[in-house]
Amino acid sequence: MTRAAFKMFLKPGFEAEYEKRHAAIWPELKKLLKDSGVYDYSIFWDKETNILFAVQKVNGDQGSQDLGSTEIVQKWWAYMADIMETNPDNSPVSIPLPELFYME
Ligand code: RM4
Repeated sequence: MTRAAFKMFLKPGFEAEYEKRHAAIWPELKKLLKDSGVYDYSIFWDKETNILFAVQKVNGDQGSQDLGSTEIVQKWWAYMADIMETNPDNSPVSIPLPELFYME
C-alpha cells in the first residue's frame, strides 16, 4: 500500500456543486476506483485558494489520476470539467504532493 496526495483546482464559487456531485459519485466510478486498489480517499478544499487536496491509499500502481484511459473516468472528468481547471483532455490539472510526515 502506498499513500498518495495531489492537488487540483476548483473554479471559484463551485464548492457546493463540487460537494453535491461527489456526494452522488457514480457507482460505476466508485467500483472502478476500489477495484483498481484506490481506497481511503478524501478530497479537502482550501477556501482561500480553491485548491482541492486529495489523499488516498493505493494497492497497486494506479492511483485515481492514473485511470484516465478508462471510459468511465473520461466521462467523469468531462462531467466535472465545467467547475475545475482542466487539461485539454478534460483531465483535472493534478499536481502530486510529496509526503513529509505520516503518523499511524
Ligand atoms: C475528482 C477528480 C478525480 C476523481 C474524483 C472522484 O473531482 O475527478 O480524478 O478521482 O473526483
